[in-house]
Amino acid sequence: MAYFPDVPSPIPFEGRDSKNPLAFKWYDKGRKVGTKTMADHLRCSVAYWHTMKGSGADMFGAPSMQRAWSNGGSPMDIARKTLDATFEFLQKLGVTYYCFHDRDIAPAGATFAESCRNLEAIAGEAKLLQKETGIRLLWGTANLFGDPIYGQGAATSPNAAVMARAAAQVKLAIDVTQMLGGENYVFWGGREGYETLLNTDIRHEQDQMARFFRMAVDYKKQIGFTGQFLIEPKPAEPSKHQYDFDAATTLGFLRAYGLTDHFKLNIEANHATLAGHTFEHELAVASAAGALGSVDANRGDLLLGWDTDQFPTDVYSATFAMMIILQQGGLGTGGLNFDAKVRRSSTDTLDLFHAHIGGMDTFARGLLIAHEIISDGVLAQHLANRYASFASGIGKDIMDGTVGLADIYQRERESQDPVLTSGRQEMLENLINSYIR
Ligand SMILES: [Mn+2]
Repeated sequence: MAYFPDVPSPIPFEGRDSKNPLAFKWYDKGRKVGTKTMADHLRCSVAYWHTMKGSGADMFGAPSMQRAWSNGGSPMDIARKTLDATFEFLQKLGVTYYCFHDRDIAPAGATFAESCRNLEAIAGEAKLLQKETGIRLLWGTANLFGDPIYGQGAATSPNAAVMARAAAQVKLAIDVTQMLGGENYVFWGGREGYETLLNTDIRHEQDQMARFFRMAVDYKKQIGFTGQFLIEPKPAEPSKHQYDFDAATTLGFLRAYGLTDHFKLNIEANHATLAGHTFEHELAVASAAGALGSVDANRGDLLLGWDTDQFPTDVYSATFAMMIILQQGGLGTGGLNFDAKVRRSSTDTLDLFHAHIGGMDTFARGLLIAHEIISDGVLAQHLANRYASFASGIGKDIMDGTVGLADIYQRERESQDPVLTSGRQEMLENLINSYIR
């Protein structure tokens, strides 16, 4: 059955002057940018949960979207129809990757054993569809936040039986990810935090989380899973305080527990803004630590203080993101996963295509602009000049560790004052604008 009969397969590239809402204006998958194609730079991925399972329901209202694949038959029948619709969607969009949580692709059963059987069965069918279509799994993950047992944490639950259940769920989710050739496995700890210190032992919970990650690392080695482990920072929501607040906090946690070699970060734009940072700040912090693994490409709303998960449309933001990604030589096994949902009032299946076309075009445009900025080298030259005083003299001595405070004091005492040099911020902002045309 064709779930999207009005959509061409695949969506064509028509160029920037096209007014066709079902065509790409910038995303031209085979176009070479530098040494790689656009598709290989961006590695776009569809998020199963929002795109295929999103219903438009919110805290104030009932589902607003009627999807042909979400109705009729048993939960497993619906799961199979949803899987078919997913692969039709991916093929028509011309995207190679998708991502899922265990509970997105297969329904929870009456018992944990039944949930596991459901997941194994649907994953087997996903494998056949992947083989048929060439579509690949960017990453898998376990939903450790939806079930009420995880209301006080999963890895950090005060109840050891709950932590054990979460560990068992992750074990199978890693198995399934490996079986499907998943290139990464993501940990997002939406419930790994606390509501009140009155009932919380932070040190104990952080020790638990570290044990949880260590067990996952050991298991990965045991089964020979070669995918990259990723942690996705988020400051709050649904928990009040989440332990993976932002990139810097998460990196500090990994360093404290000796886990830095085993994890990279999956940076989400809207999580960055909720943490009081920009998207590019979080990307830059992760990249500087050699730990930028993948991206959840979305955006928030400046006027709203919660995770709106909107599709990215901001060319500036995409340009800055792509500059950081290009400068570190790409995302490796990671990609741009559109962890984004159409608005509640966008009730038509066509809206799913418009949303992804817009997100992919935004990042394609960002890629082209970023590539031009980097190739021209003007910005890089300014940056190099700004730190040039560390290449020789006192700057070099300080960074080499050959001088200390006493030596510096001796030299400085009779020296002239440092000469002020401009940071040239406005000039550089204008420079960036000159490339956006
Ligand atoms: Mn996300």
